[in-house]
Amino acid sequence: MELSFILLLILFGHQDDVCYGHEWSRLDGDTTYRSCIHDVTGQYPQLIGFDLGGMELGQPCNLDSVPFTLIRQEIIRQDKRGGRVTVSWHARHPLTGGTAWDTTSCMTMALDTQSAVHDTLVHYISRVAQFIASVPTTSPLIFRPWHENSGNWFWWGRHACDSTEYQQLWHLTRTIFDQYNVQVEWVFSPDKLTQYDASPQGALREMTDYYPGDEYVDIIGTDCYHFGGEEGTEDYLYRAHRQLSAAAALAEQHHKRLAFTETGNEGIRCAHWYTRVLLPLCHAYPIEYVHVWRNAWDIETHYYLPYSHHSEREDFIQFIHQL
Ligand code: BMA
Repeated sequence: MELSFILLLILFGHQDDVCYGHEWSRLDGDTTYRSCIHDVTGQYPQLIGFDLGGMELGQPCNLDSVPFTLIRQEIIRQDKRGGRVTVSWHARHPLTGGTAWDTTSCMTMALDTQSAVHDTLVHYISRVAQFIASVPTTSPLIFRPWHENSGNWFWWGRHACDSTEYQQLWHLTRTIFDQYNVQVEWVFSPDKLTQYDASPQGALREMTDYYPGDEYVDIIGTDCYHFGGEEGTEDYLYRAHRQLSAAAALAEQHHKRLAFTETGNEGIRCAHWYTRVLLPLCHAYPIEYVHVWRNAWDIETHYYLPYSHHSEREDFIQFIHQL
């Protein structure tokens, strides 16, 4: 009898995992090596996320005070361990200089090659491209620009640019990356899908509208968070299934890979959240990885991974074993 089986491996990722965690930080130059995931499981993360927000201005640290020198060092270290790295970018506003969350309209100017705002944006993208090009890795970085575009909280969000402009923003980004010969795996990751009706077709249509195109994307994913405690579970599962289904359908149509690019329950306010809520979601779709957000060292409740003595530690270990 011939035995054949498919081994499905889902990588687990954590933002800033080796830079700081709940109540510890290496940001002040502390050289003691530490990892949030290693603290809990005894193993280093398969995937680590870093954010380049602030690099476009030439700042030494990102928007969460992580020095870019540390990010470079940890990207290389993670790559040498055989792990993967995903990079997001909360880019500053090219017109006002405000944060990524400054929703002042600027897209028409940013895409107009005659405009000074366009020059600024090109400069911003070039700085990020040059940084990535300068980090020697054997595996390409998983680059996830202009994320959560279906929401209305970033300057590249749905309220701020139509689908054509959003696609042009991607094309511009790619053109500049190509100029610097940067090889990355490109991830398209919208968040909530509420533009059309509540049907699965409405969700797929919205994702399709903004999809940058087959030549520009390698992985299709989505960001979706569980807000609140137990009372938020139903709503989270509804949104997560809606978004992951749409992402999976789009990925299948376009022969792309699939991922759950950002998720989490801030402060892990639900008992057994990892095995009871997240695990079944991960197993319902052919995702390549699932990524949870950071454990801030300086915001008591802003964490997504159980830390050493957290009551959900055992549940997380079970989750990792079953993922
Ligand atoms: C958000 C929060 C913020 C942070 C931002 C970029 O979700 O974690 O505190 O500045 O991501 O990492």
